Amino acid sequence: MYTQSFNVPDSPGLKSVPVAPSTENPELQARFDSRIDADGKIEPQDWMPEAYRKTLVRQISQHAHSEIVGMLPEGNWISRAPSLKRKAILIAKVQDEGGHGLYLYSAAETLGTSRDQMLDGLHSGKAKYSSIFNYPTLNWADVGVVGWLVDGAAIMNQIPLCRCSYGPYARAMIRVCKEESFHQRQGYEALLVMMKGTAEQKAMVQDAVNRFWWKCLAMFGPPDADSAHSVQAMRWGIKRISNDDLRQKFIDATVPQAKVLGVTLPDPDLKWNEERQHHDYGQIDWDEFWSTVNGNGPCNKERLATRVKAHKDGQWVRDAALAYSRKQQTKTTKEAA
Ligand code: BYC
Repeated sequence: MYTQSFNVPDSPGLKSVPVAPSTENPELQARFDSRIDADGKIEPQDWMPEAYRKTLVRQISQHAHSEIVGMLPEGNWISRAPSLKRKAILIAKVQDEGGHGLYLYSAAETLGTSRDQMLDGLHSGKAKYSSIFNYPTLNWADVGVVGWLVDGAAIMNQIPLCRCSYGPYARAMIRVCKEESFHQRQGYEALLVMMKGTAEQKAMVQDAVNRFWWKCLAMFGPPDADSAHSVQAMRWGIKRISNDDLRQKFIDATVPQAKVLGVTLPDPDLKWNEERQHHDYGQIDWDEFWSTVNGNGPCNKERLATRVKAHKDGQWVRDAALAYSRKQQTKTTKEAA
């Protein structure tokens, strides 16, 4: 298993991208660039180029949406968990994901974008969220596989974000990663138990792995050559390791775990390459990935409709909180007068 202590070097060439000349304010830009080059942190009150701010709002809000939408496929199993223990664990996990969404929305708000604006983006279908949550969780083994592989892929991607150049995002990620480590272990442990069970239970686990494996590899984003944002995001120290390098690390870490679990990963081309000291792997179906990202996956419409309904159903809570806050403000003003 990998945790906070999983230390990965930056991708080679991180600092080799030339600095784009500033059109905004050369002096402030130079100060910003030297802070980035020295691996320092940018804080909300600091000057930053608009493109840096925009990139962070895009990535952090997409990340927050992923956490919130990611509650749905697992939340769907809370009432059907096979024991009280599994139910309690799953409730805690889904609640953690909600908390991650809240830290991340708060981190994005420090960049001057309101939560309402971000939620509008999600509800109108303009903002993205992780492709993986547009696939259904068909049975209990899927819940274990989401913990093991989906949270596992998420941790692999998120540990380098603890060193992101934007302070509030980096700090939020430290807690998120600690909690995700628990999530991954609970998923793996649930699967270990099933793999000691009946032939049907073992077959369920294998079937779930077969359905989720390729989708988890796609979670890391398009190949580096097709990744629109990577070069600039790495130059700014937002991303530290490229999509392909993280994907490779995830595969290398997961192969031995699959062996211990007793499942096969559904890729005939998956094999150790002595020369590269990494596993070779087969072709990811990028057409399917883009179709899902662009709204045509099996559950996209259902996921969005559920989120929009939850937001509408919660309107009275927001109204009540605002009314209470206004009342308190009036009281304080009267007392001060
Ligand atoms: N799904 O230039 P690229 C979780 C988009 S939640 C959908 O490489 P970037 C969990 C990308 O947005 C896991 N879209 O982009 C929760 C861009 O489109 P736009 C979420 C994707 O940003 C509950 C376009 O493709 N984790 O762990 O440099 C339960 C070009 O891509 C995906 C995060 O969000 C995708 N998989 O790199 C359990 C981590 N991949 O914006 C678990 C933070 C790419 O131009 N985010 N796209 O329209 C990141 O690290 C980066 O944003 C990504 C993409 C690596 C995801």
